[in-house]
Amino acid sequence: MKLIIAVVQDQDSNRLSNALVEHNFRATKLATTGGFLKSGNTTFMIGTDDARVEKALEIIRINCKARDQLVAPVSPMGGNADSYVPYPVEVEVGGATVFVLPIEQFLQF
Ligand code: 2BA
Repeated sequence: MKLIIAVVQDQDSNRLSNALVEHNFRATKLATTGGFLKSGNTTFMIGTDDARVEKALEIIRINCKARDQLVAPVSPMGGNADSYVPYPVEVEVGGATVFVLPIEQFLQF
């Protein structure tokens, strides 16, 4: 058994949720915050048999899109201004960032 942890954009989370249910995957959604953009994203925890991991990854791939997002400049606040960029910078936020972990035990009480 594997645990798939997928960080996706909030805009894709409902569609992904519906697709997972439709294909009989069980998942838990967590409201999370990206460390770099410091804006909300959604993290899915999906526990599944090894044989169905590829199907889950395909569903994630199909339902999550990469998008460009602007990062607002952060004032240097009296610190070193050498690296200060006074204009917004565009970064591509991925469709999904996915980790696949082995599960030692799966218990339900
Ligand atoms: P954030 O940390 O808010 O990052 C959003 C996007 O900003 C990233 O998209 C990437 O394009 C850019 N970015 C992040 N750190 C950067 C840096 N140090 N310098 C320049 N650009 C940077 P993605 O790579 O698609 O990541 C989307 C979200 O997935 C991340 O949101 C974070 O919540 C999660 N994530 C990505 N890699 C991770 C990792 N290795 N461990 C844990 N979470 C991760």
